[in-house]
Amino acid sequence: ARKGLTLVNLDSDGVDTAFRADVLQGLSEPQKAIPARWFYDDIGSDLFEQITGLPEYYPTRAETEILTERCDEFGGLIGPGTAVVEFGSGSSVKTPLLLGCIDPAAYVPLDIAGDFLRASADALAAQFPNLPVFPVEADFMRQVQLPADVTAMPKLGFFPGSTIGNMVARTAVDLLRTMRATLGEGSQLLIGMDLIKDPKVLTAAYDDSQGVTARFNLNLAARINRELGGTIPIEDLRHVARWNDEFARIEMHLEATRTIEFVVSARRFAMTEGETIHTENSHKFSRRSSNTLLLAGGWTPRHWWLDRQERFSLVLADA
Ligand code: AVI
Repeated sequence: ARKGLTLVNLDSDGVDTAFRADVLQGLSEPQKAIPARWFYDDIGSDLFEQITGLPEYYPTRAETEILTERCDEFGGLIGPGTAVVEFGSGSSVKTPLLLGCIDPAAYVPLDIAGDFLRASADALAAQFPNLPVFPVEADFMRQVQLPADVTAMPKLGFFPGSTIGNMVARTAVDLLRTMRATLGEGSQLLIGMDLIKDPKVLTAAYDDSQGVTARFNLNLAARINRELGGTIPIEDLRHVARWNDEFARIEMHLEATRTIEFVVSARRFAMTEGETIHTENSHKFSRRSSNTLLLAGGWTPRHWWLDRQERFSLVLADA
């Protein structure tokens, strides 16, 4: 699945103006930082798919296990005739599992990237020939008008993968509130939230032995070079994944292994040896912290499920 979240505006040179603005602003800050959503060009989206299958990257397997093993419970708690609204293009494995557990009346995938949206909608429609599918091309960070066909149906929002963890709390709360506004009073939300655990397990998940996550992180610098006329010396950057205990999150950085200078969009930048560009946060939760976040976002948590090794949680909440 692709995680890009903004509408694309191109300038006269065909450059994504939001990407350039985020990169130039982020590289000008004392702690250089670039928003994680820019990982997901075609190469980055492909590398992310590879990450989900890595032995060290447990979240996808753990969440899939919960969806498989608790299928009957979901069926009991999520009524028949529900419209399932998925925030982000449906992942090839998780969405069919959920749809197979409940007796949905409609499936509404929301995504900013029209090509991914259509591909996942077509795949789902082929697997569930009797299920009406209403893809909506939209930025789900903003309130979305759902198709009139589903207005009268009870609604379940589905936001798997712990993507909520890639946002700082302020943004996560804004998104949860926006989801509530999109889905309406009386709706439900099924959301994946990764759990705090041994930092060794966490850092291994974000710094795998095959170096796929390193390639995923370094691709951001390569993308800047490709799309923004950058001269970043990729070979002088190193992938770093570290556990920030104070904020309960894995941080990914690109660290300069020597002092470097480079140009992006005709602007000059420098990094001293050891200086980093902060490229991602992946927040991890306890039961309490996930409840607090959901409550702040206008959702009351009702059910909490874990995989057998207690690494990952799925939460069902009411609006
Ligand atoms: C998409 N998101 C939930 C992933 C995560 O685990 O935070 C992105 C990722 N970054 C490195 N590995 C995976």
